[in-house]
Amino acid sequence: MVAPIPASLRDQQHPMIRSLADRIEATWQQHLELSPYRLPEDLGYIEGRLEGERLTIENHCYQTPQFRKLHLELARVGNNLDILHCVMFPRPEYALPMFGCDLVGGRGQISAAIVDLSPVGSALPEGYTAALEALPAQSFAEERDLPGWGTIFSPYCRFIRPASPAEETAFVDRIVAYLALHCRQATVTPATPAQLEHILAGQRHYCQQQQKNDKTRRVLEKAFGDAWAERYMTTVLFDLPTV
Ligand code: BLA
Repeated sequence: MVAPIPASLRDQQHPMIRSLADRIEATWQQHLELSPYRLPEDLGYIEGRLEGERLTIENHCYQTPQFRKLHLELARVGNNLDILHCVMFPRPEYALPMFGCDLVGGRGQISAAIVDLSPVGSALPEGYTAALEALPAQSFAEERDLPGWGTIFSPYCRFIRPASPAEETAFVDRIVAYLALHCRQATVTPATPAQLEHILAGQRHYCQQQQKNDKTRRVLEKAFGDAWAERYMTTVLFDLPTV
């Protein structure tokens, strides 16, 4: 058992972020064997300044037998930009997709809500597509277009701007459905060490594409400078696995 996430920054964030953070943590606790994961010393809790406003980042990381790093990050810029970022990095012995989600909002409105189970090979494993196809169809009023670097995402990626509190709740439910099915699939997937090089290459490609997200980079550069932003994006948000 690991200690629960201290509920400090989360209590001040947008209710959709608060609710998703609680549910991600509960789903991890329910399905996975969590143990602590050490981030570089100075990168667990961080404060900087963005255009005169305070940027606070709280990182919560775990590892499990199947995952080398589960990363949940909560961030807040002043009183007007709230972020939840979550990525699960499988150990390269396991042919598992990358779970990722991001909620970005400000002034009471979430502008970007995205979730995906992204393949590291050519396609998602069959168990995943069967489970994803079995989820009830769900439509949202404002679907958003993926950026150019988003070629890594699967056909099941959902990217929306929630149009109401009811859509916020429905989207959180959808994210948790992806997350729960991922945890279930992951714990029944055997290790395939013979595929390790291939899996590593897929994970590296995923991280390299994510590092091209200029919107994330810009927020970090403004608060902490270019070199720090580069270090953070390549060592905390999307570190390339080495073996
Ligand atoms: C968009 N990400 C954004 C935006 C901001 C951030 C400000 C623009 C919001 C908008 O267009 O409405 C900022 N996101 C951050 C910051 C962090 C963060 C600072 O996570 C962390 C400190 N991003 C991810 C993951 C995915 C992801 C895991 O971190 C997907 C699985 C996607 N974020 C993502 C996408 C966009 C986005 C696709 C839209 C980019 C665009 O439209 O160009």
